[in-house]
Amino acid sequence: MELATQFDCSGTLPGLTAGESHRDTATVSARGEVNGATVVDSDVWNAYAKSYAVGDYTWIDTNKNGKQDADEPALPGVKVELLNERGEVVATTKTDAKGFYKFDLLDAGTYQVRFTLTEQQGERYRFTKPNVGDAATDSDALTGGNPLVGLSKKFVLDDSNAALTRDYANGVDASEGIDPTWDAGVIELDPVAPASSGSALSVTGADIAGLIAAGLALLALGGSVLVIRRRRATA
Ligand SMILES: [Ca+2]
Ligand SMILES: [Ca+2]
Ligand SMILES: [Ca+2]
Repeated sequence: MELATQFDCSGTLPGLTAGESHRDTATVSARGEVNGATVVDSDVWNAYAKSYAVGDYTWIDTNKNGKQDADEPALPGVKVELLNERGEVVATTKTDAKGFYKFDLLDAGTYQVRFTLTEQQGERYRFTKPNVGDAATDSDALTGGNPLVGLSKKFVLDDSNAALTRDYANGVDASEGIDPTWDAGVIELDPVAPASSGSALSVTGADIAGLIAAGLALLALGGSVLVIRRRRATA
């Protein structure tokens, strides 16, 4: 080797799982070609396993357009499960008071998230229409047989994921950041119509004319009452 030559070396730590790090000292020894002396150099060697996170939000889609708009409130307390590529549940959480959830320090892999409304939420809400517009502001809950359960499509957490960010207001421990685009919106169910006891109501043109005439008569009556009161007050 030439004098002052640089070289790289790498090591593998098979026991390291997502989020774990390892600190060691790597020592290189070499023998001088000219004088035969041994030189030794030690350097600190840091290793870590890349980790990833996913999140992050459930909200009430007040205007029912399928998008997160600035003035729309969070929906707290939604159960969220993380599924691996075989569809097995590997973690469970709930959205917090501000509607946020997060699965942190995950290995690279293929995942899905499953949102489940509580029974109480289910009496009032249904999932809004999914995949409208930008991935950052849409809803990802796809419903099947059970309207209270919304499942995202499969997504990959690895270095190919362009949504990963470390610039995240709620904090993230994963070395490669969080993909915060996996959200679920709900819309309020229409109020149940009260049971009708008679025939369906219909208002015809003639009825409307009659109502207007009655309204005018009432106005005229109100006017005359005022007149009478005034007269009494001035008398
Ligand atoms: Ca909206
Ligand atoms: Ca999304
Ligand atoms: Ca989000």
